[in-house]
Amino acid sequence: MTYVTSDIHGCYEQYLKMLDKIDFSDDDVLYVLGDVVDRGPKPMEALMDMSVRANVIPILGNHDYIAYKMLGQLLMELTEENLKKHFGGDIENFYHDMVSWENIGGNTTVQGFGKLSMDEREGIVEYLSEFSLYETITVNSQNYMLSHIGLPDGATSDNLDSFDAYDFIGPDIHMDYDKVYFKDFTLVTGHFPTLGIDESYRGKVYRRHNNIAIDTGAVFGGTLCCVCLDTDEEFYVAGENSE
Ligand SMILES: [Mn+2]
Repeated sequence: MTYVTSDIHGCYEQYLKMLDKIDFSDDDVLYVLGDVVDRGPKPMEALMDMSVRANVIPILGNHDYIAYKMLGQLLMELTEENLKKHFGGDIENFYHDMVSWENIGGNTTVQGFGKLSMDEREGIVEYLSEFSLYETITVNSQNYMLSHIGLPDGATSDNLDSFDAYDFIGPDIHMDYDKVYFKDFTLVTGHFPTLGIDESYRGKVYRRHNNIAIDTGAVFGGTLCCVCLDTDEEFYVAGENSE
């Protein structure tokens, strides 16, 4: 079976419960549509578990991208040369970026990272560098395009390769969930909690107009969801701080 989930945001316990709930086996594939890190309690544990499973395919979220850049810098020796190369010679830039990251929940990621061995830290940064920008798959002769936020401006099913990471996770992408982007593909996205599309979707998957939105707010008191693309079945685990 082929499954999709998204926006784990450090909710490692919920992620484990979900694998258990769907009876995840070596014959299955799980696509994680980004934002594994930040905000929730155990982002490193989630990444480490995902990284040792060949059948869990990660797609890059905006939080994962920031973590990749910032954790990569934390691995670096702060020599004069590196300072010049990466921070324009100014360490203030680094502090500024760290504070901006903290404001969007980066502290649990940094704290978890700090507890790892040097080898593990390098492994995490390398793993984050391998995340896909998007995936296109076919399940039961239905085509799906999987991406964290949505599609860059001007994207068609033929020119996706011409965009880079920032085009896929930059602040300019706004999904219109009422719009049919492709007739021959269903677009599956996370990033934007479904209750923001319509309050009636609080903690639930949104499916309309060839769009499936699966950020059900695990770290915001909602749920962690998982959709089986073979059967359309939806699975839910209660999120952090939910009633
Ligand atoms: Mn996001």
